[in-house]
Amino acid sequence: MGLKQKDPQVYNLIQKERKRLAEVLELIPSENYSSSEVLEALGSVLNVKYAEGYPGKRYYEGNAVVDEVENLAIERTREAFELPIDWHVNVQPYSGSPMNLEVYFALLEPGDTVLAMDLAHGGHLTHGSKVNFTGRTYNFIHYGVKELTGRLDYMEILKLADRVKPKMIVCGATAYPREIEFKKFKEIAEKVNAITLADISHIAGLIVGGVHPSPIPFFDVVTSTTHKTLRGPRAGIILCKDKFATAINKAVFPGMQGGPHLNAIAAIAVTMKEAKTKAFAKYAEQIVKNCKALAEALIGFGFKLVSGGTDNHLILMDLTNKNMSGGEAAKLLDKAGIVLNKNMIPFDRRTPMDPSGLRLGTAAVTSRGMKQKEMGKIASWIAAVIADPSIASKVKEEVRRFCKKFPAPGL
Ligand code: DSN
Repeated sequence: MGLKQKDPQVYNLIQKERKRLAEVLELIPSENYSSSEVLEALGSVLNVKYAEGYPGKRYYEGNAVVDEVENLAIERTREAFELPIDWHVNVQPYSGSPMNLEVYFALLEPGDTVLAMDLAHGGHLTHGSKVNFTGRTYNFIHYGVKELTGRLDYMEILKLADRVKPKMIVCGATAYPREIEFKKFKEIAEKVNAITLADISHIAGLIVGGVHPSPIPFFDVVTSTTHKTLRGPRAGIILCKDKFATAINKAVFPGMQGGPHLNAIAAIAVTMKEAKTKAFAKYAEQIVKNCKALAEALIGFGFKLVSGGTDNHLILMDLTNKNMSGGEAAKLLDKAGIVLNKNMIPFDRRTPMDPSGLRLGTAAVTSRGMKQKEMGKIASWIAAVIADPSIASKVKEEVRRFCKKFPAPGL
């Protein structure tokens, strides 16, 4: 018997969500549609097995098949990221937050000083926010962007590093629309003898697709979730130089996790195979083209963008010149079938629950086959709804009809 017969309540909720996803413009930059093959692996019998340990060294029996699954995911991750021979891969992190905590647990002692990007300037909770375990456990000092340019100022970061002498420098962001210069971070770290960690969760698909530089030639450790621009399962991976492998493995298991989720690890294997294709490279290129087109169109409609534009998959809109907060605009646009999120902008005078910005991106709409022309249409709807909230439900219907022409993968 299927879910529909056995548990119609859950079945119907899944159908409702499927319908919602099909009918809206999904612009949250950290969300994406996975392929039906990724979803098939996620929903497979691999969910059953407990496999504490690593391939060939498990605590329970019956792991011959899942050892092959994990080794395949590792091998394909190596290939997708073109990892040097002396790099190690761990595919067991349950998701983004555990993966970063595991790196800190492996390489730092409580109280150690770490330099990372401020959450309010586009960083991440696990990069030492005061409300997060990381901010309570380690001495995080934050760098941010320059108010005038909205961009990282590497000279300032160097000065700060020189002053606080961090044991680790973290880079990576959730709301930074510009290219991150990993080489410059490495040069700073070398001057102060710090370990380098790049959290590439947002841009991993762009890196694998060849449209954003990779930190791997310069960095010691790289973490990434696998579901954003990579389009895979909700999971995390840690890539590191071999000299950190033992510490990282021990921190993941038994340090912070129990049995790995083999269904998610199989889905990582499927994702990495997809990511290695020419079609994926074209997809990554199109994400950026679309984002630039969307940014230009929004500017054309009089919107201010933090840093004046974008180099990657996301845009940070600054609504301070509009009569609306980010919170109000996000809610209103949701009513119009345009789904994005409210976001702090650097130096925001408002609060995180009702900030001045909107964060939006093109990873998911590009998965539906939308191109630059469609980005112009999306920008015009955003502008029209913000100018006249009363048209939200009319726009929702137009968006629904528009979306029908662009079927989303995996739905
Ligand atoms: N919540 C994710 C994002 O939206 O960027 C990061 O963890």
